[in-house]
Amino acid sequence: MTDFGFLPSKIDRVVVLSGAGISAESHVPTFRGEDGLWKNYRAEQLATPEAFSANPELVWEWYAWRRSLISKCEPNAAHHACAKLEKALPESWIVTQNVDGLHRRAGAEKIVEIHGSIWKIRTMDRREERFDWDPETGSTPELIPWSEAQPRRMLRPGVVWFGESLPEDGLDKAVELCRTADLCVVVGTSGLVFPAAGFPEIAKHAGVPVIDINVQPTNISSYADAFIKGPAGEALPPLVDEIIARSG
Ligand code: BV8
Repeated sequence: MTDFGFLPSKIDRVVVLSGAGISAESHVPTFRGEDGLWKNYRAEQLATPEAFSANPELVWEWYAWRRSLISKCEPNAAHHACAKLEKALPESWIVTQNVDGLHRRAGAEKIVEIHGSIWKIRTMDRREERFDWDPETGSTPELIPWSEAQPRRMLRPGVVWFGESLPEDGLDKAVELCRTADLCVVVGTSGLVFPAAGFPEIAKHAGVPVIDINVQPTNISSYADAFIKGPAGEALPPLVDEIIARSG
């Protein structure tokens, strides 16, 4: 049983920073685990604009495979705990690196998807962006859908690739939330991908207590105020209940 003595006595604004590990118990492969997505490919091969212009079919097939896999996954207790927290503490937000949409399917609404969504497609210049796949029905577009508005412009997955800048509005919102929260809860991230990996440090430098939940220690746990070792689906629900008890 975790001793929550490290928590502030009054908590109203929580920012949750989630990574692929929060979806591991939903059987969505993480990026760097033994069943990781990158196991068969290197990030540079697929999740980059260069890979897409070099081989759009391969990149679209990888995303279509991931979409079909994720559409069979359900939000787990950790996603539901985040949604419960967000509903109980109206000033709380979820900033996720994940593109799987499971926070939304668990009922959360105040979500910043800083790396976009696998359920979206867009043009390279972001002028056209839309949800194109309903995860409930599992229907999918033909590969490499053309943009109706600009027939000669290929549409691409609505995610942020390596070497691409994060959308400014999402980045600014995430930084603002980390600076002004009463508590920062980091869940299931290796802390290797920037600038997201730097968000907990922004909170820490702003005097916001940082909790890291992971099945193994990371760089973030080395400076967090508390490290809770364990699967997100087990560690997060009791922590959320304790936070809610200290709110309002
Ligand atoms: C950018 C969408 C400006 C696509 C993804 C310094 C500053 C700025 C940039 C950089 C920098 N250094 C390097 C860079 C470049 C690069 C980068 O960070 N590279 C890394 C590899 C070094 N960053 C970028 O390119 C970013 N853009 O900065 O723009 C710029 C522009 C040009 C040139 C330079 C800079 C864009 C990065 C976004 C990439 N897109 N996803 C897609 O999904 O297909 S990243 C992708 O990988 C995920 O979204 C996620 O963010 C990341 C994986 O990280 P995690 O979520 O942490 O997952 P991982 O598998 O690694 O870890 C899982 C963790 O869970 C583990 O710790 C495990 O122990 C734990 N776990 C497992 N099971 C459980 C669990 N925990 C709890 N419970 C469990 N059950």
